[in-house]
Amino acid sequence: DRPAEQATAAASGAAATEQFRSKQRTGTADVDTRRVDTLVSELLAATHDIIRRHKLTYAEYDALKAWLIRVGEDGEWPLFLDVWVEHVVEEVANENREGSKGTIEGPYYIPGAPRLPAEATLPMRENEAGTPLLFHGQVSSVDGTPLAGALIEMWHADDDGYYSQFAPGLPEWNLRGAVVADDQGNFAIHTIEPAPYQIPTDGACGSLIEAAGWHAWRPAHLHLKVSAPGHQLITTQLYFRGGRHVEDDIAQAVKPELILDPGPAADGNGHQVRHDFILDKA
Ligand code: MBD
Ligand code: FE
Repeated sequence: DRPAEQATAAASGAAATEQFRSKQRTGTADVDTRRVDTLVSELLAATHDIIRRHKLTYAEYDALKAWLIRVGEDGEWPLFLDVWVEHVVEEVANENREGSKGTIEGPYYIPGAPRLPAEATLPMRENEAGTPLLFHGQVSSVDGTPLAGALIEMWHADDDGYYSQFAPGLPEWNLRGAVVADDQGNFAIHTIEPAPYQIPTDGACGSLIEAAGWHAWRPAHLHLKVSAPGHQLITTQLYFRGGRHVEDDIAQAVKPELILDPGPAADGNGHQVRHDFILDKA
């Protein structure tokens, strides 16, 4: 039951596009006309400048046009934008937020994962591959108050680098859960360590990577959303010290504060690591 056989860029792209449409934070209707004018004019001016400086040829212009058409056909706009653009949007959006650092959401978050108690195991298959990981810690406010009942949503790829609901053959909520912290803000999540993630190589984004001589890898990562009433939600990811591609993430979403250093598990089964979250006030 390895999903690799049927996992295609177009299928995961279509799922990511559909997911984005259903969760869209803000509609386009409320973006101010003058902002659109300014932003799009500057984007076009920067494009014109690049064309002049590099003397873009018609062959290159047509290659660009064909590629842009294909990004849409493959449903890869969410992937393209989240890999190459979102990290700067996140940087600007959260530059004044106190507390724990966040990073990009990426294309594979799904709201409404199963609710789990403060100590829980993420939904997974009976013989889920991968090193067991106990991820535990405490959620508190910037003023030091523990945040009872904080919500820790976690989602991550499996040992083959696949996300449930974006690759075929995986149980619906595999490796996705919403853990409710205890009355001291404490949580303990049992899961497995995800594998490094290679973005689909058979779609438009893969073609770009190949044409430019880049690589398609993100380091192994856990995705999280941590929230509590009266506080700002943190969207973040956590990485593993020494892991492949921590130093050259294609999505440029690694920050030093986000690198975990797990040790051996107390029960002798895999690894464990403590990581606390500090939320800024709303
Ligand atoms: C991922 O798993 C991811 O987290 C991002 C940001 C982009 C593509 C795939
Ligand atoms: Fe991811």
